[in-house]
Amino acid sequence: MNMENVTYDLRKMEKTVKKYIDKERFEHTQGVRYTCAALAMKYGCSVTEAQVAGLLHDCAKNIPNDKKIKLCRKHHLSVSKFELESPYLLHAKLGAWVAAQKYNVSNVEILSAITYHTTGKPEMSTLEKIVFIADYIEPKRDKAAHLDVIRRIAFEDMDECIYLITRDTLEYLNANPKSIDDMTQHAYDYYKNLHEKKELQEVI
Ligand code: DGI
Ligand code: FE
Ligand code: FE
Repeated sequence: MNMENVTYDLRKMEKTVKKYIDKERFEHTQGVRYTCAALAMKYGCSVTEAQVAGLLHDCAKNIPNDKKIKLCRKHHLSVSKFELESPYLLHAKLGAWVAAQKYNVSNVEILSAITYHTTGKPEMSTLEKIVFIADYIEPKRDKAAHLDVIRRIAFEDMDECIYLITRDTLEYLNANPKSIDDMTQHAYDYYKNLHEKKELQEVI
């Protein structure tokens, strides 16, 4: 339970974030922000906190990869061997750091949702699930397989939706051989197990 009584200036945050990311990334960010808001309405989460997490989730995306590694080292954020091989993965944990340091976000649930938005993780909180899913289904996304079904299921069963997203992501990563972060694999294993326990039918 978050007992902080913080007010967020979403307009100011939007203006700042816009300066640090390119135009396409900003459009994606707005899509994620409002998709987070819609999911928060459905699943009983703070609509404001969901928008803050959505607005800031990719705020470190435009930092060059070598600078990402340097910044992580400088600020004592761990860099795994997977992240060294695929430094773009670092925009997630670095984004949480930027959110805390530059946007004064102290809500640990928001910071964690930003940290895990790329890989996911087992046992995500409602807000973590919302950001993870919104990033994948926001209206401007058009490349992933099964988007129509995954978008519908997002509003029916978030755990099942995460099972499908992590399954498709691993399939995509295996097809384009890229190193797979342990956390991505753990997230898939966990949500696959939930799917199997519920004996749900495979929809796709
Ligand atoms: O930042 P975005 O493009 O909005 O989205 P994102 O942060 O979810 O990043 C998406 C990319 O990250 C997508 O191409 C899949 C990739 N990804 C997710 N998990 C892993 C991964 N890439 C590698 N190499 N390893 C992973 O475990
Ligand atoms: Fe991202
Ligand atoms: Fe994103």
